[in-house]
Amino acid sequence: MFPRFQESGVFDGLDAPHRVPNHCLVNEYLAGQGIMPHKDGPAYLPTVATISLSSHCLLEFYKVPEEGEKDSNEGEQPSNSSTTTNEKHSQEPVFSLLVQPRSLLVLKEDVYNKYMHGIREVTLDDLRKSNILNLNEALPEGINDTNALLERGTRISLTFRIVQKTLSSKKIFLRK
Ligand SMILES: O=C(O)CCC(=O)C(=O)O
Repeated sequence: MFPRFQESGVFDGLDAPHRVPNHCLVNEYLAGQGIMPHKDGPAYLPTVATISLSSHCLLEFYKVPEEGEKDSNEGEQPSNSSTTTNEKHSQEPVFSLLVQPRSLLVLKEDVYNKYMHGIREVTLDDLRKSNILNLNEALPEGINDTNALLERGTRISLTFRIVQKTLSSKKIFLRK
């Protein structure tokens, strides 16, 4: 299964017996829907591969202060910034990626471990405002500095991960 993940080496270097994902999460975002900043957490090995379909999105990355490091925004978290891990993070994103439909995005290492990621709940993305690291490569045709507003449509994402511990159906049965 998933020979192209194996061929491309996306999941190489992880402490896993097979170099292929065993978990896929499908999300649908209507225009204006997003996801709060979060880390994916310890249930997964620290590489995640996401295929995007239908619409672009702007994936924003927030710094999580490391142990002993003072967060420059400490005490200024907006009330709607709670995260799935309850960790504090920078109030504004440090950088973003323009995620195009039909793209495969792989997050690993520091980006996976040290940053939270989230998608704002907006219908228009202003490409002039964010520090978009891949803007030159990902800029759609016809979009330039003067018309840099990208309208979102419905986006489907397929997020592939390796879950470390799974229960066999037999074990699930025995636990009941
Ligand atoms: O839809 C995406 O690209 C991000 C999904 C995500 O961060 C998640 O499901 O945890």
